[in-house]
Amino acid sequence: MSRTAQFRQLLGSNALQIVVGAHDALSARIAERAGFGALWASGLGITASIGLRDCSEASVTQVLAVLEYMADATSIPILVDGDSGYGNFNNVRQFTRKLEQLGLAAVCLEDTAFPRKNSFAVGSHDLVSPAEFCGKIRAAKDAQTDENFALIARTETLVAGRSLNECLDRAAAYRDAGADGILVHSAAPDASQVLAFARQWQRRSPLVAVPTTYYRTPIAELEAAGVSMVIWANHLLRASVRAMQSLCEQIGRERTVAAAVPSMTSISELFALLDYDELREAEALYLGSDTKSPAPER
Ligand code: SPV
Ligand code: MG
Repeated sequence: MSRTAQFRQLLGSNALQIVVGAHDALSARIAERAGFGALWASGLGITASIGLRDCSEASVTQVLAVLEYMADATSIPILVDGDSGYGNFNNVRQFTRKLEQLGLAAVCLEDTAFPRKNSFAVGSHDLVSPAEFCGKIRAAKDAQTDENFALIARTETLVAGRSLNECLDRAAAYRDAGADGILVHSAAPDASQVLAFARQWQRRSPLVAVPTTYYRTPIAELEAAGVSMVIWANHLLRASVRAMQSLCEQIGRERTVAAAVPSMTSISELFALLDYDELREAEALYLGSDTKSPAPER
């Protein structure tokens, strides 16, 4: 089954799906090997890993380069955090076509104005009008060539401090414009806003939540309210940052890695993650035997 079809199946599933955020090819490969059915290509994660802020600092080509590595390194579907689409409807449709060409399975576009800010960054969060955002959704849906390529419309209405009613109105308009699912984001420390939205949304389309701030809410509670997909968006990145910081501190203190190595991934585990064995097998197949073990020079 194609990756786009696999993602469609997950999105339409009756059981709540857990999706993990990755930020580069290696983290994507790790999440795939752990058995997840789909990945979130996190804007926060990708920009952080190239040393930029998640505030429209990275260009579309910089992000596409990372997405291409991620798609090439995995075979499960990837839902791309497309931010506000890197411009207007025209940039959105170019972006959509490019994602399809590179093997990404779905895109999530949000109704923020350019330049955007990460939802948890201090400062104002400006939205575009529902009409403008619906135009972007329609442009993306018209641009896709694979009918299974999915578009998730993300509304930042609650992050922007606006009302639940506006959030519901926007979500309904986005669904009517052709969105295959709705992502309702919230920066609140508890899930009350998202649960209230979910209960009123009444499963009118697949509903995605990103519980970065309300991570303590039981998954069963989100599911019972009508959330169908949960994204743990930035936790692989955050866990790896802490691990690297701790190791740096330890090396600074002890001047040696002796005590740290046993708890690390071994070089051979790293090789296994990157399929070094496949290369050995391919060498046996394709390298001529005369070139395999050249006679030592005298
Ligand atoms: C991202 O991973 O870039 C997201 C999710 O958009 S969050 O950072 O939690 O807003
Ligand atoms: Mg993002």
